[in-house]
Amino acid sequence: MKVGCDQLIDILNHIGGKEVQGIDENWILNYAPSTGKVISRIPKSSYQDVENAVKAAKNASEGWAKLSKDERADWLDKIADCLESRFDEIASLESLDTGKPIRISRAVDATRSVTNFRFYAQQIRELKIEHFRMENATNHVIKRPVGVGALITPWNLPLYLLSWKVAPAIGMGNTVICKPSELTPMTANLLMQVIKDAGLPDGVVNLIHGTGIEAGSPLVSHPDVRFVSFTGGTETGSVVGRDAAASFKKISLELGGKNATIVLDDCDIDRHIDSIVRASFLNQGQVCLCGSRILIQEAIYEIFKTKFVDSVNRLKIGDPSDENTDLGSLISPQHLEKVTSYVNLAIEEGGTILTGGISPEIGAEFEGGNWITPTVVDGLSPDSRCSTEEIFGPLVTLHPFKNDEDAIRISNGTRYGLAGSIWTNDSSRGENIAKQMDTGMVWINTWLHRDLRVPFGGVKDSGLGREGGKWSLGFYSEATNICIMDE
Ligand code: TXE
Repeated sequence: MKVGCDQLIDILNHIGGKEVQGIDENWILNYAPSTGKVISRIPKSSYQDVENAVKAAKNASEGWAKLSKDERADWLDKIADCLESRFDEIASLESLDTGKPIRISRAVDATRSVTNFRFYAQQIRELKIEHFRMENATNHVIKRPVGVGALITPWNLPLYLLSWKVAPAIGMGNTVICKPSELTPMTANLLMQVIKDAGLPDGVVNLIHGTGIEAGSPLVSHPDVRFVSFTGGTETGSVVGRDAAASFKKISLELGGKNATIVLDDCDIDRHIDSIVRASFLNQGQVCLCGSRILIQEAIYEIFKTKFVDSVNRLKIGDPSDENTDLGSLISPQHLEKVTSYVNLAIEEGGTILTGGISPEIGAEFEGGNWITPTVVDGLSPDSRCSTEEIFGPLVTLHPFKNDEDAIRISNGTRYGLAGSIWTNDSSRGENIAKQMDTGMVWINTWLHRDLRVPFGGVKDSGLGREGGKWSLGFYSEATNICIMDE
């Protein structure tokens, strides 16, 4: 990363161990979401840059695949060590680049980015070859590298999600080209510096910046790319899936969500209310796992509504660098426009705004940022557009339900199926509901409590495949069976 004129930071591509500008030498400006000020610029890469990055990954592929799994695990640990030594820099860069509060950036983004590398180092060390004995033969199932892969990531949890893909992908012997969101390039760039400083062989991890259409799309379609791991919006995911399927690439799609938070009548509201608010508004609601529809059993609807709104109104929105800030800005003016359009739609659809949906009163230095107060909407039908479309911002809708069957029906009533949470004093009642929810993950009396060994992913329009633990190790390898007859 070079400091350009007027302190504008020039971020470059990383291809074959070198930092290089895009061939067309065009730039994309990168803005701080909380102030609207330009903070850096990235290459507006296109096909030729993609071609060079794929070539570098291919050149590194044979040597990297020859390493043993333990040697690759050692590399992951080394990268984790180097990342950890820059922990505070990761946290502050991520907060600057996304507009999220420093407290969240530290506790969620920076922490998990280091953990991802350490976790997969250990998972890969523990990897065992499976053997299947027949009467007169033995089968050995080995996991070979797939080859060159594309890792495409979004702007909401930039390094958290990029490291979640890079670690298992290279740990299983592949070489990769990363394409981070053009809205949040900073920590992806830091990762590449860390990888360089750690001494990872050139070309194992490459990174190109640019838009989805000009850089992402040619990467997905490149004939030498054998797998694509994508996290982002459902609409884009379907384009990526179609492009990858054309040449039978392995594909993993982690897409959008419209998750239900189900509050049963036996819930201890005072005990759980702050966790439910966190599940609704963490990262300004810009997490695919956030609970954006809150289903409350009729008997406790009014008391819950009052306590929930009171708790939301206590959230501190403002300066992301302030340790006491709970909510920062949205990622971009376009995203703010999208979320604001849903506030207006909620009213058109007959909803009542109980709180939020306006610009907060914060310092003049932030007036150029993308700000909106956390919004709670009552009175909408569960079938309304606001209650079924992904908004991906600080807006939740409240809905009463009669009984458990009613809650399950409403919860399953959208095109998404990613996650959900259930709040109850009877966890077996909660588990019975969870088993009938058409989603990939359900939390009971907690949220975002993550064991990295479990499967992560959704159904329907929330995606295809699973990440995490053995599911990632399986995706980033080809299972080959060797059957040996007894002599
Ligand atoms: O993501 P995109 P965006 C949702 C959320 C948000 C919507 C769009 O609702 O409003 O997605 O967000 C690259 N071929 N989520 O626009 O478009 C792109 O450059 C290859 C949920 O930020 O999905 C970026 O690097 N790549 C999600 C990445 O794909 C393409 C988190 C994601 O971009 C491409 C973020 C193409 N044709 C947004 N088009 C989650 N599940 O957490 C774009 N890209």
